[in-house]
Amino acid sequence: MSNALISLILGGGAGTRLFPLTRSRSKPAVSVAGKYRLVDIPISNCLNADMNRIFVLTQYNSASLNKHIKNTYHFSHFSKAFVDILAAEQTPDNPTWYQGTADAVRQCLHHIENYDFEYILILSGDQLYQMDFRDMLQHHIESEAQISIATIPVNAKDASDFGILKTDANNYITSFIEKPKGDDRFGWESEVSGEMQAEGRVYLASMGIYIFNRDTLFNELMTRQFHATDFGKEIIPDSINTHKVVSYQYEGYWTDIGNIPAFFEANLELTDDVPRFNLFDSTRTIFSRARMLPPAKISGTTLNKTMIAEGSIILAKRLERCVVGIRTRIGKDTVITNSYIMGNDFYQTLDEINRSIATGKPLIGIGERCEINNTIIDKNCSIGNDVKILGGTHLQDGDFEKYTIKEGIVVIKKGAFLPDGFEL
Ligand code: ADQ
Ligand code: ADP
Repeated sequence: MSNALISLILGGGAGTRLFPLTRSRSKPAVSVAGKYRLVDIPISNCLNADMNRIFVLTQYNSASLNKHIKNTYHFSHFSKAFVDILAAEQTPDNPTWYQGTADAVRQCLHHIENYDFEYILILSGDQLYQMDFRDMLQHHIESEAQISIATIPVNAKDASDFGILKTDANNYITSFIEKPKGDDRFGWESEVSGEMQAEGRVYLASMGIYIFNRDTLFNELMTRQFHATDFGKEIIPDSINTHKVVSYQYEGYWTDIGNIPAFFEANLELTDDVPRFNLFDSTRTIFSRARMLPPAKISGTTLNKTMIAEGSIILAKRLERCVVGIRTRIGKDTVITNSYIMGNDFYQTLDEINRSIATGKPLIGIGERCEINNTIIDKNCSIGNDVKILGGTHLQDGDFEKYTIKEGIVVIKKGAFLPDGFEL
């Protein structure tokens, strides 16, 4: 049945919660795990489920996303597979940009209506998980649903970040509240498995992953709820009164990485002995751009719980709980802990290196004798020698020229120069 389905990935609004990583690129293009981009996660989940007709909807800063998709997802001429970007466009009927998730899908319907499909899978572009959508589709068909929502139990603290719902004995969704504030969540507890109960995860949250029957989606967006702009706020709460809307409950690892602390922790968790998101599972490959980079070269470094991507040259003294991205260069005697270094888009040539040295400019990468903790370093930064960036809750949130601080996490902006001796 997978070939009766088209996938739509919601590539992101302005991405303000991931600022400054989204300052010059759209959210799906943000680098994750040192060599992938966020959009590779939902695309890989689709491809692993043989669902290989995929549209990515985007509207902000789409140049790097375009380049990544164009360079990465190539299919045989003999297959119907594609990954295409649908960027917001002005047309005589639609003079505005996407107003929300439902509006984004509505404005793209004219691009997809000529394709042959019965079901449409709608996904978020900023979640980390490995889910087999074939199981969800089968559940959708067997339940004779018109709309299915993937759901996951969450605890009281997290409940206010999600759409929370209740179901009847047949898994039909009977009530839905989008992001209940404060006490509003009381009375929304669901019956969950003993394991979930023990973790206090008694609220059933929408994962923002939907399957719609084709005619239901067209009818909701183009007729019945023509003015609704958002799935979570409008389309879903309304449609549960008029349609068969079914919950597909999932209990595997899933996390929304739409803000800096969640993004940071999700990346660093990949260094755990047995990470909940498993990049080393060959049945659930995460695909990305095939780059012709040399193996990482490491000299004199003590490494603990650290992942190092290809093309890196590491002379550091110690790296602990770090994710080090492609083409990273780290100088001697540097110690980095709890940090995500995104890496670089290019190597400097010998000429460039000599010119930088002659003019006293730091080289791309991280210099010698630096101390870095609790930090995200975006791509292509030049960090001099003897630099100290010690993130932590002692620092106040703020946005500065070269960096931003969010909940104690320092984010060094893409392409920033930090001179020798810089301290934070
Ligand atoms: P949120 O994630 O807060 O809640 P939203 O901000 O609408 O919902 O984003 C959903 C996805 O669509 C994200 O990937 C986002 O980047 C993208 N997106 C947002 N606006 C867009 C636009 N104009 N164009 C293209 N893409 C856009 C939703 C549901 C909740 C559910 C959570 C689960 O509303 O009910 O619990 O997802 O994470
Ligand atoms: P990736 O391997 O991360 O996909 P690319 O090779 O696509 O990286 O490069 C990403 C970005 O870096 C692109 O915008 C590209 O134009 C830019 N880039 C690549 N090489 C250089 C270079 N030598 N100098 C400056 N920018 C470069």
